[in-house]
Amino acid sequence: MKVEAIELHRLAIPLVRPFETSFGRQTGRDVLLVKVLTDIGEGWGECVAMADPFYSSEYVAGCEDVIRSYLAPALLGAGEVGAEAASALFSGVIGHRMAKATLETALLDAQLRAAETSFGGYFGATRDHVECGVSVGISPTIEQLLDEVQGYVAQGYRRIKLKIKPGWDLAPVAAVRELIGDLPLQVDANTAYTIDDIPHLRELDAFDLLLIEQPFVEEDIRSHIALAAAIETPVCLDESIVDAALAIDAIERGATSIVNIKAGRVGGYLEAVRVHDACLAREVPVWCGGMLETGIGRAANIALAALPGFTLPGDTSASDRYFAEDLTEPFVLENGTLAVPTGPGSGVTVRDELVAAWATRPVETLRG
Ligand code: SMG
Ligand code: MG
Repeated sequence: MKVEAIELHRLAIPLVRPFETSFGRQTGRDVLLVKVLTDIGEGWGECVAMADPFYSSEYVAGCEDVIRSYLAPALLGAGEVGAEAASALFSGVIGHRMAKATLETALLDAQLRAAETSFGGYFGATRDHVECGVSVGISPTIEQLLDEVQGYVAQGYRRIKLKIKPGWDLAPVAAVRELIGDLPLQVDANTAYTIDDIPHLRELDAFDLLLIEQPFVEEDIRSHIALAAAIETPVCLDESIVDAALAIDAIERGATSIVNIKAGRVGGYLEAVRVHDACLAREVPVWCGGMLETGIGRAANIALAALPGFTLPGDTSASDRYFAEDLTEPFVLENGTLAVPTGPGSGVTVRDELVAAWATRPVETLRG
């Protein structure tokens, strides 16, 4: 295909309830969408970066700038290009994986819509529904946390993930474990601990957790190896896994025995499939992470989560977990699962009127 123009859309979308992690509290999403206009049709991509560089070094305004200044000009000047060629085309730019993933996904959407192939079909999905978990933020009180968790259990979620940080870990985990009986439970620290906390983190072994996710900083593989050797609860990396080679290295060194796959973090869905394949070959279970995506990103995540190595429920919750109204037709929980879209490309239709209504500034159109 040939990319004729790239539209940058910037939106503000309120969350149905605040979401608090070890690094901050969020009440809305600052969303960057890209739409590629090509000679074979259009495609959408959603940038998963957060408004601030607190989860990872990338952030929305930075992604927008790197797309505008580097990635879009490369694509608009490339002539004939397929989604599979995007990462090589962008390879001169170091890092900025979430920005690269946004454009690659839009290209893939346009390409697969034209080919009448779904994301799931293209990725190699083997299921038509995926099991869903839900990520639960840090609460003002344990009572409020239990109330929120109870609501998700009642909706049918198959697994609960609790955000933890120093001072909000053993007590809330104990209370939730008591509330939910043997429903699968896991925790995510978003890098809030240090190697000195290993004796404390070992106390989590009492709660029969599926895993503990990313206790230490992204670059600190060594401390994760030490924790994995000291604790019975499996250690799972999120922020640290930025590509398939790193996943293989972390697995072989004993830093992670389960992997959270997020396409944005690894530079796109094509690399995400490679991470999946590498883990499957090593019998390491994977699950699909989430970045509070709207229906646009959620559709692609659900297609990814339908691959055979995704044996644990993902952070692939229903649209109403975060949004009163979604940018696409809503994803609705069915017996704790979501249906994998089957239509061409992402399989969802972007609601142009909502994109316009929630815009925080006029659409910017980039041309070669
Ligand atoms: O999409 O349900 C979702 C969010 C899941 O907890 C979630 N994501 O570290 O895994 C993670 C976080 C990153 C975003 S926190 C603002
Ligand atoms: Mg995480």
